[in-house]
Amino acid sequence: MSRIFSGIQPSGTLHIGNYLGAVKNWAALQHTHESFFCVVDYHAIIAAYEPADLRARTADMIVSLLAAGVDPSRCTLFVQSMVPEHTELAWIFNTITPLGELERQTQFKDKASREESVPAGLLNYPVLQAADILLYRADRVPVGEDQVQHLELSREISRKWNARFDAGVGAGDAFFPEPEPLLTPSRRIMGLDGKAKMSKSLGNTVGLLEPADEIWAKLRPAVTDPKRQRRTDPGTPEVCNIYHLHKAFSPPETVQHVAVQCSTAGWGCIDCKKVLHESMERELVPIRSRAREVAANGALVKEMIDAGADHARRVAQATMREVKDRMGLT
Ligand code: AQP
Repeated sequence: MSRIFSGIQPSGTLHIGNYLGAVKNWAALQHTHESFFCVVDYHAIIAAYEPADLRARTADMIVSLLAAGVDPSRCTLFVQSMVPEHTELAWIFNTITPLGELERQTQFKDKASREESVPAGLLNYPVLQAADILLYRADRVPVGEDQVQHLELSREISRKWNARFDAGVGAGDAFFPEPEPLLTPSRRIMGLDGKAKMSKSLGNTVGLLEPADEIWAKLRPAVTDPKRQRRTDPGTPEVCNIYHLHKAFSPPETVQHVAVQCSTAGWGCIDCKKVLHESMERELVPIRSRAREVAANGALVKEMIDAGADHARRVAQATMREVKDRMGLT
């Protein structure tokens, strides 16, 4: 069985971009892959935060993941800071990662341009990410498209480490695998302003657990095809964010109908959004209800996360013993 790893930052609440790009896929893949899923709180402390908020967001993220279908009886679910080997391996990888590779990462350039003072952790983020994945020697990583460049770097780090410390081992038996992304058809969900990727830090999100009326309040003014100035103007579905959300939430026959109604101006954009809202509700109502059940069961959730961390730690420690041995570390 191939092994997968993926993480999510508790840097805000889980939104439909995270869900459609990654987490929904986690819930499916846990049935066919040995799966490690992690709330990556060490990544989240790179941005300014309050300790009490971080603790609360980590707990909320776990509730959202469980509500979205991640099942600890089928996967290993844990919190990154419960397994110190993540940062230990990240330090080791820092010693072999070229600075230039880190500086050219799009996400670093993008996020650094929004900071007055850039923390070194922002630059080294993809090194910790490589450590997260390779600590479990995972060869597949279910992520959204924004993480594809980081994964290229993880593969390079893996190759570099293997080339330096795996001498004598045949190519097929390299200690660290070269992890490949597993993308979904919704690999890049745009924010409702249509300007940028839906992102916790940009405030352009629709939360997975948001109440129906709040979702509608965001959907109603959401950007559509700019050519549809009037109700009677026909549109081009492919350029419309709402159409892409239909593809993610509505059944195929509805998606087809939406395309026809948009391109013939049969529907106005509000009609189209109302149907999308109904489709979203069909998927989100059971998730919200599971979230309420999970949240009422704090002791059980803590037990599940502790058990997940115990298992993750055992696997991580085995990797680190081998890594340190091959590197001449004590
Ligand atoms: N808009 C998106 N469309 C598809 N997939 C997405 N992901 C994030 N945004 C989208 C995927 O969700 C997983 C978890 O992401 P993350 O929280 O670890 O980091 P991120 O990609 O940086 O997510 P955000 O929401 O943009 O957070 P901030 O603003 O804090 O940086 C990943 O697999 C990601 O690809």
